[in-house]
Amino acid sequence: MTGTSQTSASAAKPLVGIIMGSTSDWETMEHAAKTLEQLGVPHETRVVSAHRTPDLLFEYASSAEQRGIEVIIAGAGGAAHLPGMTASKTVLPVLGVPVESKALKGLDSLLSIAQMPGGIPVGTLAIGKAGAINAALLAAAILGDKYPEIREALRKFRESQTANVLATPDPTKTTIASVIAPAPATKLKRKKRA
Ligand code: RP5
Repeated sequence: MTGTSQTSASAAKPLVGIIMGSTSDWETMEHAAKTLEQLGVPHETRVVSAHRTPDLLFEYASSAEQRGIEVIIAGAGGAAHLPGMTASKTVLPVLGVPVESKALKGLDSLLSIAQMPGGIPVGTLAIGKAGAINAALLAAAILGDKYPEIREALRKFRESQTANVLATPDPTKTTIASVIAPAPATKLKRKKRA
């Protein structure tokens, strides 16, 4: 696969593929990338459109597993068939992020992604930024069983988030800082199975 942008969440081989239907989706999907970066999860990003570049979508989805990708996050808006079509070409878990559309505020995206007929699942997150962040957190949770560093990074994120809320009980005296402590980018080791 050429032309895929791999971020520095270490120069390690990407475990998560973040794809989106258009560059206009980046404003939303960058939150998935930033969250993975902060958790130290190696990932790649790519614009892959189900209707503008269908052959590329098939190539990306059908080769992802072989390339070492373990979870795909797919964001799209409107008649958002990218996550479902991607899921149809791979057995990897596909997490769908409904991008907020101008006409229907993302309700169209949400229903297009969530209402998959039985047989080809897409794990659907919330519309917009929250969904993008949660897709990354869910991807980390999926990977955490195999990669102990990722599970620990996720645990620390949760602890830090809780501590932040408890530390600032009065909203009138708060400057909300980032709740995520960046994890060092290290080469991930798989957990040894018994
Ligand atoms: C979808 O159409 C994309 O996922 C995007 O959310 C939406 C609009 O795309 P642009 O017209 O902005 O490229 O394919």
